[in-house]
Amino acid sequence: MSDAALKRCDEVGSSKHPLKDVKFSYGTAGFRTKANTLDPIMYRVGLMAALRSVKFKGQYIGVMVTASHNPVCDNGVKIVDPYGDMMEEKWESYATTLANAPNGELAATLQDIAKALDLNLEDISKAKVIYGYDTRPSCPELVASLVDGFNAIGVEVCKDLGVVTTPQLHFVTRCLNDPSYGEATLEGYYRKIAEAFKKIQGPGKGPEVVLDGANGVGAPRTNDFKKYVGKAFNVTIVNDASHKDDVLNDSCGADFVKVQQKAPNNVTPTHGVHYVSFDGDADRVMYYFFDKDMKFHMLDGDKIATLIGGYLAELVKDAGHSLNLGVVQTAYANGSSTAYLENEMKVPIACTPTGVKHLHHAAKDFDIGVYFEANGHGTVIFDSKVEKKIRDTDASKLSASQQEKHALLLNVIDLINQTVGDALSDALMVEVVLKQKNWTCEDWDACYTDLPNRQLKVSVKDRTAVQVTNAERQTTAPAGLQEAVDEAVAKYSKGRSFVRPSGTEDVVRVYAEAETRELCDQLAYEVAQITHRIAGGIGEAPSQ
Ligand code: G16
Repeated sequence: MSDAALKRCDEVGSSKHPLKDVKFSYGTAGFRTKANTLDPIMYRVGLMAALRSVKFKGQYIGVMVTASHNPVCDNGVKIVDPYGDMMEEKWESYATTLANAPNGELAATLQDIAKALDLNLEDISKAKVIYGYDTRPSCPELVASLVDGFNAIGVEVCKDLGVVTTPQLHFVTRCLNDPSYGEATLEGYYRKIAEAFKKIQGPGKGPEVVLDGANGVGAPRTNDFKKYVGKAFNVTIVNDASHKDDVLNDSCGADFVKVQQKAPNNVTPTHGVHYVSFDGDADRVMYYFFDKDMKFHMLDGDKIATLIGGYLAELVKDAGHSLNLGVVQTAYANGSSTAYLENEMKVPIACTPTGVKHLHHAAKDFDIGVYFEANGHGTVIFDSKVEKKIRDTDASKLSASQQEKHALLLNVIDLINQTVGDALSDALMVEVVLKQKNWTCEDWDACYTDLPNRQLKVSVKDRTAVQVTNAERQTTAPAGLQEAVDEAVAKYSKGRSFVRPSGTEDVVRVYAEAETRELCDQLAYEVAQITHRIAGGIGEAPSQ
């Protein structure tokens, strides 16, 4: 990279994308905040993604512009590594440094980062990036700033994947660098998943599925998918107004369903129908159903993990393989789900901080790692050597029934988007398991009963003042907070509660569970009030 190019990075940054007096930090899901403050960050992420590609000797790096479940006024951006994983954690602090570098110091900061990471800036000319974005009205302008970054630093190739779901961007990034994973186009994504699903489900019409698209990108992209999958996925899409500016995630979507514990707008309760909600960028999924009395029942990420994990453990064994399957959860996992995994499924469990990047990483410790956050964000990953061994199995040496299961397993592997949580692929996987087990949603729900739980948000002056440890299950600051929470929890039967700063919204989150709904709500509000008092709450403390 020439001195002239470095100078250009500074000049374009200062003149077109100047940094205002705001601090940014690469959080749970990249940079995420009010869209109208993000312009300089997008430009700087363009520079950072180019450095990341240099690190991988010119492999493609993905960049996704989305704020997922957040309100429409927010936006965000995250960097995706060549194999579709979230950017390596070590680089997050460099991304934060570049994001906050004063105007006019971008060139010097780029040089410092390159030195610290042993990167040769001459190789920028070989850097390749691919980017995608969701349906937010702020995207076109922010994407233009991102592209300004790519151009200023001088990447060799800069591909525009268009309006896509986050998991589609992860999938295509992986395929560009590893063509054995699939064809690096949206058609390639649809075809791979649709073919696997049709082979497993057979020619018949599937059960009725009503899909809430959160008025986001999941709706149009699932509509595209319908052309490939046919009637095997018998889906009707509601909340599909992704063209309207103000309805994204509004009283709909996976986060709304999980937090409010009720059905979204525009869903007519019908017994026997499978209901599914995606979030704003379709990387999370929630299931729910209405029983004969039209009562709402939620099947969240924990239930999805136990359903898919339990099924895979049986399938792998029946196909003649002996593999180590583990499940990764976070502190939000319902206590009943953890007990079920431990006592009924008898599988190893790992607990990590919130954020799929942490779960994905921990899942790599198993031959088959099933990871899901309770909010419905997750997938299954197969260790690459294990997957190769499965694919290379000489099926002629297996018994007839093992051969059948082995063929099924190969299609199941193709159905799963292993790069990241994928609402569409996850929903199809749920449909597969329900059909294979001949289960209704009621049968699935009956595996275990969730402890009543509640999530609340507390606004505080500075959420970074709340510090956590032990996979976010305890706070270490501010002083006295954990002691007060422990004291409250001790009063409630089967009580559990924790407090953690959100990585995607300017709030502190409170989670509580207890034996009954009434006790749970009391505990949640008590802990929220404690947090408000001790952690510098602003505005009114949450009250029942
Ligand atoms: C993102 C992360 C998830 C996380 C969620 C909430 O999801 O990818 O792993 O659970 O934020 O995080 P927090 O509680 O820190 O705000 P999404 O779907 O919004 O990208």
